[in-house]
Order: sequence, then structure tokens, then C-alpha cells
Amino acid sequence: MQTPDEITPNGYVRRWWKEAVVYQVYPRSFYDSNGDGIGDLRGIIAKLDHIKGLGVDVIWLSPHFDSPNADNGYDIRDYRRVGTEFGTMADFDALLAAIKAAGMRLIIDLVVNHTSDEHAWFAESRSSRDNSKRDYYIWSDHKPNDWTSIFGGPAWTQDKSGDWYLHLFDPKQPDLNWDNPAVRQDVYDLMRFWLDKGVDGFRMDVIPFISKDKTFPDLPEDLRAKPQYVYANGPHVHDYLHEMNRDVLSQYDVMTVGEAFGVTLADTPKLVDERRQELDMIFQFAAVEVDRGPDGRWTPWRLTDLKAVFARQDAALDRHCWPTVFLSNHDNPRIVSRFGDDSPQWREKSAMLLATLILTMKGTPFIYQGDEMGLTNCAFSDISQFNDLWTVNAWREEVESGQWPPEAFFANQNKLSRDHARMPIPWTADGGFTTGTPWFALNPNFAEINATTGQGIYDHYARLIALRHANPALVYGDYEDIAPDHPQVFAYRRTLGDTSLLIILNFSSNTVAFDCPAQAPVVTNYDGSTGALAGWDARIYRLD
Ligand code: TEU
Ligand code: CA
Repeated sequence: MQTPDEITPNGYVRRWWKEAVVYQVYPRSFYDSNGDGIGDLRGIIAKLDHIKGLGVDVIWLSPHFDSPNADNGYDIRDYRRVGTEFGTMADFDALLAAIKAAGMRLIIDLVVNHTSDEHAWFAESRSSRDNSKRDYYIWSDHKPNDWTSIFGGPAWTQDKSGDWYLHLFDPKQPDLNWDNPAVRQDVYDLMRFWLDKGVDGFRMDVIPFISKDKTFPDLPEDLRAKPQYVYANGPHVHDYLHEMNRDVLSQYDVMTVGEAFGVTLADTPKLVDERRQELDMIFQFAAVEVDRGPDGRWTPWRLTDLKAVFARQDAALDRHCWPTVFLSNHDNPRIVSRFGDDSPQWREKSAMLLATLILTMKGTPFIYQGDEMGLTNCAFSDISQFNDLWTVNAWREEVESGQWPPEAFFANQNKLSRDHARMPIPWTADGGFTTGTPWFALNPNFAEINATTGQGIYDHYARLIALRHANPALVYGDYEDIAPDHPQVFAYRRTLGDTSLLIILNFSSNTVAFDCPAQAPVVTNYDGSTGALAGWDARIYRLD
């Protein structure tokens, strides 16, 4: 017999994935176990105690599949093979078993908006116009419209047959044709393959892009710089996600989180309202876009804008929807450089403050590897220092063409590049990522900023996660911003039944007077803080 759902005093159905804290591993950069310079699955096993010690419940593993790595694994050649550089299927099974033995769960990346152009389906599909897999991808005998790739350039490429295929990302990432039922069945099969091994769910890459408007209208003028808001609104996305849920996901006790690039807050409930049976959660991009201008380039952000995002998110999602909380991942800069202060004086305090924010918000928190060490952005000054195709393409299109001076390009990339987060993890003052030559340089500051010097930040994460696990109010509690207009202080209450917690965060290096309770905080990043808030002071009070 099924046990009845447990409901919180404010009406949420309790679920393990709502109460979980997730830690993202980008395997290429985590830890290299065999000296070839590339992080691997055995490396994750070797460092599992580090993850477990934080108290997290779930690991999200970025793609570990066979891939030619045009986009570092987000271009998959074979969904049922482990990338040789990461190890073998036996290593994957060993990793999964070790994660379970440690009392944690594992979700993997499902990248099925597109495959690699080296996937067997595409090799067949492009081989001739009448191949049985032709319709697995999106072909046209002319260039249908002016859509652009998220990575720059046109989204259509003409192939050998003379026809054009659609790729919303790199030409090496052709988009699958989800209108073909055989494609959907093949995707569901590969999902079952991993679920039957025991994985606990999926993070779904750009999942709202799967359905295309086959009338292919041109991009509207106002969305030319942000075509994701067009691509995410295809006609059948909800039909397909509902079908996937019904046929696959509902048969397992798993969690799903969709990367909702191009989905507005207002449209979020359509994907995650539990009564619609599509996805459990999505990553909504509003918070990580507070420092992006209308052209997508970096622009200074204000705390009040960030607060407004959390308030709007809370207002947009009722008790049938569940949010995620994240301020970083493998596509974003380092959290402390972006939202904190990475100067030597404030790096540690501000990293702890940001951890406090993420771990006391309503929604499932996602921590990105290395943020618990206080890792920072890198100061890039030459295009040869970058790895990411997005940056390399932008250089070609914007700088080599003379549109942008190199200094402005580097200033922007030093704020926003995806490569900051993809640098190998410095485990020790000697680097400690590999005994060989790393596939990508470590941040040159690794002697000072590494896992050992980051121990204080790590311990703070562990304290906060333990507090969250012990206080359902931090998970499910109602959210109330008590000072939405304050320019430096973010202060909010989380209330569930009789329990209320007050979180006060000074997002500045100045001492700020703020009305705080007289009692001692239950967790703080300063010893016994009372009185005015010190720089980057972060306090949690229990009010009952
Ligand atoms: O990301 C979607 C995506 O478009 C982002 O990379 C976005 O461009 C970036 O966050 C800037 O705002 C997913 C993966 O997370 C990313 O790593 C892949 O490159 C991309 O899809 C294609 O699979
Ligand atoms: Ca390796």
C-alpha cells in the first residue's frame, strides 16, 4: 500500500527532492585519478568523502558520456557509453554504488535536445534524403529562416546533400526532431537504461527547446539578442514532457530538474506544477541574469534586483510548484567573484554569506563544485587561454571582425565566461588535480585559493546544510523579504507553523546598522556577532 502524502502546515507535499541539497560535479575538472590530465569517474570516487562531508544528499553529474567534446560533453555521440576519458561502465557502476553506500543519490545529465553530429543517428540521417533516420533531425531543402545559434552564427547549416539542418547550438550539435515518435521512444529507452541502473533522476539540458515551430517564422526584432525566448516556446513542449513523465518518469522514484533557458518566471508553473505531471523543478535563469544587459553583455547588478527575483519567483510559484536555488554552475562565473567580493579581505566572509543565502532560501539548493572552497574567477588576457567554444566563437565574430576592441571583450569575458567555473579543482597548494598535465589550466591563484585553504568555507557550508536538514522551516517555510528596498542588506523570514527563522545578510564590505534580534544567531560567519553588521556579515536567528 502506498503511504499517504505528508503535507506541511502551509500546504506543500513533502518530497525527498524538496528536502535535498544537490552538489554539481563537472567530471572533467573534478579530480584526475590516472594522471592523463582529465578528471574521471574514479576521481569522483576518490573524493567522495569531500562531497559527503558537506552533508549533501544528491550529486548531479554533468555529462559523462561518449562525446567528441565539441561542447565538453554536451554533444553526445553514444548515450549508453561512458566517455573513454572518464572511464568505463564498470567505473560508473562503482561510482553509483559508492554514492548509494554513502547514503546519497545520483542524478545524471540528459542532453536530448540535440546529439553530436557524430552520433550514429545523425550519421545515418545525413547519409541520404531517403534514409530511415532522415526524420530524426530537422532538415529543409532551403534555409527556412534567420534563427541564430546560441553560440553565434546561423542555426542552419547546409550539409552534403544540399539540405540544411537545424542546430540551436554548435553545428556539431544537430537538434533532434521530437515530432517523430520514434525519436521520443528512443529517448525514453535511453532514460530507462540509466534509471534501471539505479540513477535517481535527471538534470535535463535546455529541455524547453525540444519542440520547434515548424512554420519557422523569423526572429522578432526584440528577441534577436535573446532567441532562447523563442526557442523555449515551441508548440508541443508540454505534450512531450507530459508523455515522458507518464511513460517513463512516473514509473520510478526519481527527481527531475529541467534547465529552463528561455522560460520566463510567469511560464514556470506550466513546467513544474505537480498537477500537470511534467517536471519536478526547473532552473529559472532570472537570478543569474541580473548582471546581463539587454544585449546579453555584463552590466553592474544591484542587490535590490536580486531580491526582486526571489520575491517574484515566490509570487509566481504556489504550493503546487517547487523552485530551485542556484547562483552558479558550469555555465556561469564563480559565485564569490560575481555576487560577493573576491578581494583577499572579503573573499571568505562573502563566500560564506552566499552559502547562507542559497541554503536558507525556499527551493532545492544546487551547489557548484569548488564554490565550497571559495574559488574565484580568473583574469584572462589572451584568447589562447580560453577553452569554451562560446567564447572562441564570440572572439571570431566580434573581435576579429573589428566590432569590439579586445580589451572590452576580455573585460566582458572576465565577468561572464563559462571557463571560470570549468578550471580544474585545486585540491592542494600544489594544484593536486592531476599528476600529469591538466586538460585546462588551473586558476593561477591555486597556491592561495584551494580546498585546503578553503576549509573554513567548507565547514560553513556543512553547518548550513545540517541546519537546513534540522529545520523544515528552511525548506518549506513561507518566504518574506522584510527589507526589499534596503540597498545593502538582504533580510528575510522563513516561517513554518510555529517556527520562524530570520536571515540577515550584509551584501557589502561596510559596517551597516540594522535592527537585529538581541539573542545570539544560530549560525553566523562571525564569532558571536551582535550589534551592527560587519562587512559581509551573515546571521541566522531562530525566533521561536
Ligand atoms: O546550457 C544552455 C545554454 O545555452 C547556456 O550555455 C547559456 O548559453 C549560458 O548559460 C549563458 O547564459 C546548456 C548546458 O548547460 C551548456 O553547458 C551547453 O553548452 C548547452 O546547454 C548546449 O548543450
Ligand atoms: Ca583521468
